[in-house]
Amino acid sequence: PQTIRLADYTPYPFRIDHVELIFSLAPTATRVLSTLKVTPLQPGTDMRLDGEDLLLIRAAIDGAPVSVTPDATGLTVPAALLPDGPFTWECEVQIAPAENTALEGLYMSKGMYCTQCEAEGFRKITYYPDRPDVMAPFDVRILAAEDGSTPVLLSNGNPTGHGRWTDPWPKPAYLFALVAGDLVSVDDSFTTRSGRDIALRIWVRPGDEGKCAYAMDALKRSMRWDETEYGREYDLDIFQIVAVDDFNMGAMENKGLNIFNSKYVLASPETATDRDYELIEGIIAHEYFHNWTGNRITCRDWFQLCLKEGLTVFRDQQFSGDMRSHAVKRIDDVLMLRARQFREDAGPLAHPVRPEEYIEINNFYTATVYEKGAEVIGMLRTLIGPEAYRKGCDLYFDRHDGQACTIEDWIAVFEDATGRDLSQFKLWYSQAGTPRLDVAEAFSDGTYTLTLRQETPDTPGQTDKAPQVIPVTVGLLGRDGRERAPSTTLELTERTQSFRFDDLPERPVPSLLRGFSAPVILRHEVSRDDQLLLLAHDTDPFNKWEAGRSLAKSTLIAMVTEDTAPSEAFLDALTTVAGDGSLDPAFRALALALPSEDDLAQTLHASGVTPDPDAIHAARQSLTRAFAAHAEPTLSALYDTMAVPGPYTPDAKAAGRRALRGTALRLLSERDNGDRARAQFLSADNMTEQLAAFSALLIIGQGSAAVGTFYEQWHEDRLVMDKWFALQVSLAPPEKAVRACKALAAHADFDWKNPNRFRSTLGALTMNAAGFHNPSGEGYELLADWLIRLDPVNPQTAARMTTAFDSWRRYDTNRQRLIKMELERIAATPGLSRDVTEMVGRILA
Ligand code: BAL
Ligand code: ZN
Repeated sequence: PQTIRLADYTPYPFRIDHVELIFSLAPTATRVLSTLKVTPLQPGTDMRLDGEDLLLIRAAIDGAPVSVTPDATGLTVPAALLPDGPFTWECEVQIAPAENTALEGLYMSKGMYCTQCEAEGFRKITYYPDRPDVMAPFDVRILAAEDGSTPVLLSNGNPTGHGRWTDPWPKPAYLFALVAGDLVSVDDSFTTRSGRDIALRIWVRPGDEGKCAYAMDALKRSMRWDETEYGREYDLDIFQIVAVDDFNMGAMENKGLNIFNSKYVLASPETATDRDYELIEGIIAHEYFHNWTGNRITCRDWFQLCLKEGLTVFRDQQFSGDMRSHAVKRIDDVLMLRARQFREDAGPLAHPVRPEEYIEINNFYTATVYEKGAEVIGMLRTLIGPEAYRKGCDLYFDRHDGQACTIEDWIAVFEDATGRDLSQFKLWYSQAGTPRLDVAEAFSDGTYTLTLRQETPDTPGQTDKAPQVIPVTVGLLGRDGRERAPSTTLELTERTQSFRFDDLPERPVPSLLRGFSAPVILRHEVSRDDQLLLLAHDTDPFNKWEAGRSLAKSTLIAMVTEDTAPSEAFLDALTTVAGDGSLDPAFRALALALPSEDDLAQTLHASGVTPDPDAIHAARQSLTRAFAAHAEPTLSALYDTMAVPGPYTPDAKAAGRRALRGTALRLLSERDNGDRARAQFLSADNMTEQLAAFSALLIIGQGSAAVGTFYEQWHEDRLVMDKWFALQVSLAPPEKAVRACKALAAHADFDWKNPNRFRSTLGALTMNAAGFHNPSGEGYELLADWLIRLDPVNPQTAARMTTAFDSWRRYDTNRQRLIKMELERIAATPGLSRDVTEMVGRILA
């Protein structure tokens, strides 16, 4: 397969002034007639159009038929056939949406027609320059399927008649969308700050109308927030969202017609957890915010993906923080960053936030592009301050509206707004790897000196990294726990740099990297006493949590490597946090959660120790039991006092109480043999509490009755059943995980072609670290079998899941050999997709 390189970018030599599309829908013979108004920008150049899996019926230029021969990736219209001035290109193709299992382009989900065009799906709909820097206004006409299955016909823009849509805002083809089917809508409206009334519609399958209220509410809050925080107003007369069951991604920001995986739209108290509500709020916001950061201003090429994704993730994180709790949101985001992005950065798939080459762009919708991309925006804002950040954003929207841009354009607006040279800052976009920050301290005569040294490890294709600009927010505490100096942000720009703090009465305890001010790994020897002091007194909530986290991690690592018991001081400190009524319950729940098994494996590996997944699992279980025994009275009191009276509401306050109560329940189930959990499982009136009880029972190996009851109760609800599949595998005792996964993959409700169900079953196995890494290799073999089976059907989802193998070099030689064998077996599969071929090749390299 061909490698695409950023350095090879050239502009498209034609302008597309207008696109008209006419669809005649039929499951296996949909006709698409496209009419493009084209202006040559370099007359004498051949016109290349992308196209895949299309049956060309006819083509014409200015009404005269032309004979062109498609190849595997598109067609070339020779310059000799093209006028020097503007012309009309017309072509008709036939496609078979019912046979499209890859869920890219136009496909069918439960009788409904829908599209997914990002990144390169539009080329499966018609011949077109399918690249983000070709932007055009679209008119669409959809002729209903003759079988009467498509009373509702939707596309981008404003409606101009039944099945007719016009989108005045020039857009790249990846933002095109079409939905047709038997759908019902939940309607509302929004008045913009300039007084325009926008119709809001959420489309779902009949029967799901009652599960859209929260998504609609989140949408209206997002629209208002984007006006007040970024000055961005919505720009069409209607904004629509469609919920689809079969969807590769979470959701898609098509102009004016967002298409969502139904799990991120549909919610009722009985079927959705607090976490589901939170994700719905965040993803509705994310897709809506793309209207400006992605749609009105898009990417010049796919190397610039972080331009829209990093920025939009940062915006949705800000929004969720404003709606809920900034402290809790930051901890959640950093947990995710470390679990996914730090892991990616530490292995064979490491790549810069702006990659320089790819084979299949779908493989670069990664934690690095998204989450590290968001961290980079956050650091920029920290460095220049919120006012200058807003000024730069305003300039970006003014200067680049309607354009397809690059990271250089983005950086330039902040340089222009602040007069600051950001060339060193830009290294965050080009250097892969997580910088390590070594910390040394000195104290004498009232002066405390902090010396920071940065080092970014080699990553595939990159060595000898230059020092980056790292904002390190620091506070100093006295031995009494009081703040000695206000929080300040140091700018580390050299490889090694010292910072002085004068007039201190004693050696302070530093609180470093407050708010996790940069995505780095801090290497700082901190005594247990200092960590306990920070846990008790740090005024920065992130670092207060981090202190507890570090203590838990070092406790667990000592349990794994030295077989020690957890210290009383640590268990006491954790118990104090659990019972501290001055702290937000949501924060307390996070403080009580132990580091994941994968996190511990990553940490051990980084310190030169080969992780043993079984020993890690056992240590985590043993610490859980020790803490449950130590804190039983506190946990029992929490379980009682954190009960939320009255009917379920999904707000952050109630959710935080349920989270803490759920944590207490999980721990107490180690003490009461699951009695409380069994009672709660049967009496819960909401999914959060039912699932907390179900999980607790599964973990202690007492879940078999609940498994049956839960199935009887929920087998007709696909989204709830995804949870049923996932928990039985991810929470199974390690020695039973593969068996559980195999049994569920043989279950009548296992629809392996549905990405959500596949992820809930096979993806859940990869979440069960000790189960997946069973030394027999049966977990690896099972996953490889299924990836080989899924690949020809849905290469994108298969490729995504190969990342479960990316940490293979961490493990012992036996596990390495077994994983390598499976990766080689996948690689040797005849006809393997470009997606999986690239991923497996990179993982093995
Ligand atoms: N653009 C793909 C889905 C998302 O990031 O919103
Ligand atoms: Zn996005």
